[in-house]
Amino acid sequence: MLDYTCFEGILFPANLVPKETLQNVCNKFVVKEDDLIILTYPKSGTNWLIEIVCLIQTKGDPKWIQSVPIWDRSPWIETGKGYDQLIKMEGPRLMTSHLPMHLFSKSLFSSKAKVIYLIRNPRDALVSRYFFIRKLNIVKKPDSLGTYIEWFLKGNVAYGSWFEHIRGWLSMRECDNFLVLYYEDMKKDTMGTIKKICDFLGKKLEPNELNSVLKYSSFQFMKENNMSNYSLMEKELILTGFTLMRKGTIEDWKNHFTVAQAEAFDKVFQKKMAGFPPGMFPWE
Ligand code: PPS
Repeated sequence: MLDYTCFEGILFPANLVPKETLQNVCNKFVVKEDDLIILTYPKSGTNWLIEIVCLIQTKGDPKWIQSVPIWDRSPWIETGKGYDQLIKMEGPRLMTSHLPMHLFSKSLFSSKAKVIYLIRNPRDALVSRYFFIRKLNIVKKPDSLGTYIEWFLKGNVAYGSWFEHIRGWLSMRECDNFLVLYYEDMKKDTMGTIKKICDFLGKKLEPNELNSVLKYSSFQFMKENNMSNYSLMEKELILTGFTLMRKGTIEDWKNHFTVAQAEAFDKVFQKKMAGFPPGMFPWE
C-alpha cells in the first residue's frame, strides 16, 4: 500500500498513479485547444485554484462546487481514474496535474490550450505535505521533519524535485497561453488574483459574481464543503485527523524549521534556482 512507482527516475504514489497511466499521458494523451490545465507541484494550493476556476466558470454560482467532488470537476490526468474520465469527457475540459513538464503530454507544446501554473514557497509546500502524508496511507512516512527535508531537497519524494518542477514549467512563462500564479499573491490579494484569472480566461464577471467567487473559495467555505475538503476520500487511505484544509497560511515553515534546517534549505535553493531574475519568487 505504501509503495512508490518509479517512472523515468521520479517517484509516484503507486496506488494512485499507475505506470501505465503515466506512459499514456506522456505518449498518447491528446491535449485539445479548448482544454484548461491546472499545474502545480504538490501542496501549492491546487485545490484552492480549482475551486476558484470552477466558480469563475459558473459566475459565482456555488451549485457545481457543492454537488460534484473536486476531483470529478477537474480530474487528475496522471491518476488511473482521472485519465479514464478525461479521455471520455466532452470539451471544454478542465484538468489538473502535478506532473513535471518532461512527463506531460507532448501535444501540449503545440497547442493553444490554456495552462495555469501555481507556485508556492517550497518550504511551505514541504511542511504542508509533511503533515498531510502523516495522516495518509499512500506513501512512506518520514520519521521526522528533518528526514523529510532531506528527502525533499534530494527530490526523493512523490512527483520528484520541486526545483526541477519549477525550472521545467517556468520555461513556458513567456507563452501567451501560460499564466503563472503564486500562492503568496493569492493570499495577499485574492480578488486581484481572481480578476487576473478571469482576464486570462476571457471571462467577464459582474462585481456581485466576483464577490461570490471570493466568498465560496475562501478557506472557511472550502473547509466546510465536503465536495472540496477531501472528506470523501476512500476511508482506507486516510487516518484519524486527516485534512486537506490544514492552516492555509503563508510562512508556516517558520514554526517548524530549525535555524540549521532553514540555512541548509536556503543553500540548496540559491544553488538550484540560480539564474532566475531577482523578484521572481515573492517570498525571497
Ligand atoms: S494537493 O494535495 O497537493 O493537491 O494539495 P494542494 O491543494 O495543492 O495544497 C493544499 C494546501 O492548500 C491550502 N488551501 C488553501 N489555502 C488558502 N485558502 C484556501 N481556500 C485553501 N484551500 C486549500 C491547504 O490548507 C493546504 O495548505 P496547508 O499549509 O497544509 O494548510
